[in-house]
Amino acid sequence: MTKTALITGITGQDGSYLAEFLLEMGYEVHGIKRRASSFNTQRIDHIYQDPHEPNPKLHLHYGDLSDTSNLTRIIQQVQPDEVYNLGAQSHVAVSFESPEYTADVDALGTLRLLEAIRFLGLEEKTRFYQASTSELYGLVQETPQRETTPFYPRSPYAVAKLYSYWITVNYREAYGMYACNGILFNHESPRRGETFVTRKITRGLANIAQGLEDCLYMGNIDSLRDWGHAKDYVRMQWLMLQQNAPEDFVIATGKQYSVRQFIEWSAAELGVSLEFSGTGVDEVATVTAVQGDNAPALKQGDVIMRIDPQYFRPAEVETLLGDPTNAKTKLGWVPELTVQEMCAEMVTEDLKTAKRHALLKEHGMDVPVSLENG
Ligand code: NDP
Ligand code: GDR
Repeated sequence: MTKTALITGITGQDGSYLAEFLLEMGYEVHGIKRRASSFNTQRIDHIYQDPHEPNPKLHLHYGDLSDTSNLTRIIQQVQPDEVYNLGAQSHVAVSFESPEYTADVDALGTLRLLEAIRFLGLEEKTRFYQASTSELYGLVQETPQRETTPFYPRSPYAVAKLYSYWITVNYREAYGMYACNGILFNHESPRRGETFVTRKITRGLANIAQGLEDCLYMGNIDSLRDWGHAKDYVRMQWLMLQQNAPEDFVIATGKQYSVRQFIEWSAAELGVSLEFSGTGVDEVATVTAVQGDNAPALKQGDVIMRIDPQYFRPAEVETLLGDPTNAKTKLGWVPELTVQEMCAEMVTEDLKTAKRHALLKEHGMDVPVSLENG
């Protein structure tokens, strides 16, 4: 029997990898995408199937997590065996700018989906995955963080996700639904949104190396994170829905590095050695050596990173380190990619794009660099 999955947030980083994975597993995949004024399906265009072809396995529906009737209608139509709720306003800094919208989508959106499943009488058929987050630990109460560590959210995003965590647990306990939380620590990839810190660094440094930008402006580079690869993490999302009983799991690597270290690795991938000097808002990164031919625009002495306080957050999560023991034991969790391999992959992809843009620029074609930052 072909299983049917519904993914909210299918156009995002995780949604695209999960859709690929489920299609490979033989699922029929339905995804909810938002209406936008320009194309927003770049991450899934390679798996898009023309609906005019016979038996397409991937179906897209217009929708929004803020729209109850739309979600209910889609679930009624799709009758999913599994719902993966990955849709969210997922940027922590932006949640301070748009706290109410973030609460509507990231908290009430989850309730709307759970209620739709219940209202349609699908509690026994439909399994539900909630994209919970290490941001729930915020001001950490225990290190490393595990499933039993108390939460202390530090942003409107994390507070909204806390609601979603508990409403998922509540529907499991109250209605016997197979509903569970994956408490995922940061995971990245070449498909990561450009305003999250890792991608901002790999894309920014690749552009600087190719002479398309001058300097990377960063926030708190002392911040410590437990970074994994998104491809490894979506496999776990699926596995959580294949158990005999629903359970919440921490997914993390158990290793922690600073943002500064990620900048150093990314530069090294480009053949660029850096020296950090100064403190606080005066800290800078200066080029000490350039090797190879990936950074023709750089020379010793160039300052390529400065601190810009606009990227500091009103309340910061300084340190996160997960303990994935439970996932290892019960789900057989073995991450295949290290953070250094992931960083190399991201730099390689961003360098390809930067080189293409530099070539166009050399031939007189202007390549606008996106103004969006984060
Ligand atoms: P992305 O930001 O890449 O993707 C978010 C997705 O949600 C996009 O498809 C986006 O659509 C969609 N979306 C945003 N707002 C709405 C809305 N109002 N209605 C419907 N869909 C909406 O996030 P990731 O793929 O990185 O993360 C997936 C989920 O996992 C998110 O819920 C995130 O909060 C959570 N998470 C992520 C972690 C990470 O490190 N990546 C760690 C822990 C949790 P569009 O493309 O149109 O913007
Ligand atoms: P995070 O990811 O907030 O952990 O949320 P992000 O990559 O945005 O920040 C990680 C850390 O880097 C610091 N930082 C900067 N961050 C950004 N974006 N831009 C900068 O210039 C910058 N300089 C320093 C941040 O302050 C922070 O400490 C991500 C999202 O995917 C969430 O949806 C998810 O729930 C969590 O990971 C787990």
